[in-house]
Amino acid sequence: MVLLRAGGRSAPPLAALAQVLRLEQSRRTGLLFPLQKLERYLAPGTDTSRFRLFQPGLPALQRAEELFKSGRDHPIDYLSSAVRMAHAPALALPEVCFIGRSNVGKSSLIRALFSLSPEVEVRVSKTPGHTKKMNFFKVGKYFTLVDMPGYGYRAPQDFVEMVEAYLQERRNLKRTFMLIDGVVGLQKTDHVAVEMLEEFGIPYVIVLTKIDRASRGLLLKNVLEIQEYVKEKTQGCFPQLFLVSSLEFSGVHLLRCFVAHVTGNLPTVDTS
Ligand SMILES: Nc1nc2c(ncn2[C@@H]2O[C@H](COP(=O)(O)OP(=O)(O)OP(=O)(O)O)[C@@H](O)[C@H]2O)c(=O)[nH]1
Ligand SMILES: [Mg+2]
Repeated sequence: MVLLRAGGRSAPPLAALAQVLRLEQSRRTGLLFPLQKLERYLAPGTDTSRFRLFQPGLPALQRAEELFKSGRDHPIDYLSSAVRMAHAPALALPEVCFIGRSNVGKSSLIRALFSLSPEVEVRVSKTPGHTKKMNFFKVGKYFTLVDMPGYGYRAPQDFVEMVEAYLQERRNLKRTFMLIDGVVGLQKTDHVAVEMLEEFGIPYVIVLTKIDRASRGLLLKNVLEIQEYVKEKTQGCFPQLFLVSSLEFSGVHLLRCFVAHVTGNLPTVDTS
């Protein structure tokens, strides 16, 4: 197990918007809006209306980034862990949680989101099944964020007992982020998770991870396949997919903004 601070000694390159804004236009767009970058490789006539539903402008991205930067009056901290709902912190702040197959990159994504707050510790491992508890993080007085144990790898019991109960019972849960590996695409266990979210009737959004490892062709295939699935089979899923690389920070700025938005911390989203 590696214990890494969110930003190490200094935040990694491209973790901050100011660094991204120094890139030339095309790289900047690709980094901030990875889904948009794929548009130009689609066959003419492909419906791309679902690619730009959430498309904030720079001021909104900047406001969201401020939320993810800790300060004296704005502490961001790991709060506590819980193996049962009875142990979950009784906070009424708006909350978001991250679920997905084991090893899909949940903890890495949370670490990337918090990379501008070096004191926040998020545990990440090369061994699947690393996260065994629900880990709660508190972002000042604005919202809480929960890293969940993964499903699909020696974790069905944990998942049923912890995650299902959490999803059903957590009153302040504003949105569930369901992660799918951008290289391997939708798996059988993901279908089961989607069916569960649909059955509970809670709002969720699908995030494709590790896009730095997927070729453009493979990524396009997975994006189109999942979009079709969302359109045909789901009610509670936000129609736009989010693509991220926690390594290269693609899509991470946009996701910070979406988290800020769904937790009610970005009242007006100005579009670019
Ligand atoms: N190339 C690449 N690797 C990634 C990315 N995100 C995560 N990984 C790697 O994927 C592995 C699993 O990442 P974790 O963040 O621990 O995955 P998890 O979903 O939290 O896993 P569990 O806690 O077991 O459920 C680690 O080796 C990460 O370094 C990414 O964006 N790009
Ligand atoms: Mg984890």
